[in-house]
Amino acid sequence: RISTKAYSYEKYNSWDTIQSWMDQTVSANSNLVSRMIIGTTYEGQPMHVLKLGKQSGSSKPAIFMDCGIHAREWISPAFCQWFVKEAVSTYGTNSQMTRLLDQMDVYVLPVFNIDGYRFTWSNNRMWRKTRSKNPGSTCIGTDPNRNFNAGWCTVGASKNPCSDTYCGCKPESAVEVKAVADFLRKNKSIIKSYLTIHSYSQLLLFPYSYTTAPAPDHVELMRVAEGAAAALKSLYGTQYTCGPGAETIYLAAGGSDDWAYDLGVKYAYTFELRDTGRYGFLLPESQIKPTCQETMLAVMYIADHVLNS
Ligand code: ING
Ligand code: ZN
Repeated sequence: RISTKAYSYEKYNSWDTIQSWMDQTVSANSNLVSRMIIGTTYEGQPMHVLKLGKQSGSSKPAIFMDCGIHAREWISPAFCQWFVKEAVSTYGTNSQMTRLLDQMDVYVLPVFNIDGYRFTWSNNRMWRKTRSKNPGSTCIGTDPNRNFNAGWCTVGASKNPCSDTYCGCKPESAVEVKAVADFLRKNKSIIKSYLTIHSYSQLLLFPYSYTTAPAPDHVELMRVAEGAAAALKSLYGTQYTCGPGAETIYLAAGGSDDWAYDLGVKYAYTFELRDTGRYGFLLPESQIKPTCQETMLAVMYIADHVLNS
C-alpha cells in the first residue's frame, strides 16, 4: 500500500502510517528484516514484531525491544522506527551495527499499545492505558505496565478501573500483555536482553520496581546502565539518572522489565526518554532526531555488552 502522506522519521506517525512503513521496510530489506504477528489487540489490530538480523541457519541470541506500551509517550514509537531505519541503513557500513546483526537478532515491537496509540491520535492525546472494556465499570483500559505478573498489584498500582495505573483483573488480562509475555516465554532461551522504551524523565531503570530488594545482578546492571548513560550524554550533554525503578522513580508492581528479568532475561532495562518535564509527553517534533540519535548510543552500548557477555 502506497501512502500519500510522505513518511518521515522526524515526525510523529499515525498507526496507519506506521503500518505502511512496516510493509515497505520489510519488502525493501527482506535480507535483513522479517515480520511476524505475535497477537491481536483488544480492538483487533495485528501486533507485528520486526525481526532484524542477518539470516542464519541456527537460532541466534536476541534482544527484544518494545515501544509505545503507554499511548501518550509518542517519542517512544518514534525511537523504534528510528532504530529500524538505522539498522537497515548502516548494516554493512557501520561495524558495530554489522557485528550486532551478524551475531544477534533484534526483535522490535514498534507499538505495543496500538489501540491506546490510535486513541491518542483520534480522541485524547493524554491517554495512557489500553482501550479494553472493564466489566462492572464505565471506565476503559488497563495499564499494560502494571499488568505483568511481577508482584502484581501489590504496590504502586490500582485496583480501580478508573485509575491510570489500573492493574487489570488478573496478571496478563490485557491481551496485548499476554501476547508479549507469550512471545518472551516461548523465546526465553534466546532472548538475552529486554528493552522497553517510555517517556519522559531521562532515566535508565532496571529491576526491581516492585520491591526495594536489589536484583541479583544489580552491580552489573548498574555498571552497564552508567556506561550507556555516559554514551548517551556524549552527543548533546543530555543527563540521565540510572538505578533500580523502586529507588529511582517509585515502587510499582506489574512492570514488564521486572517480569522479563524474573523470567531469566538478565539485561532488562526501561528507558524514560526526553525531556524532564518542560514539554513532557508533548515533546516537539524538532527533538525527535536528537533524542533518537543520543538514545541509539545507549542502546548500542547495551547491545555491545550483551554481545560480549
Ligand atoms: N514510567 C513507568 C511506569 O510504568 C516504571 C515507570 C518502570 C514502572 C518499570 C514500573 C516498572 O509508570 C512511565 N513514564 O510510564
Ligand atoms: Zn510509560
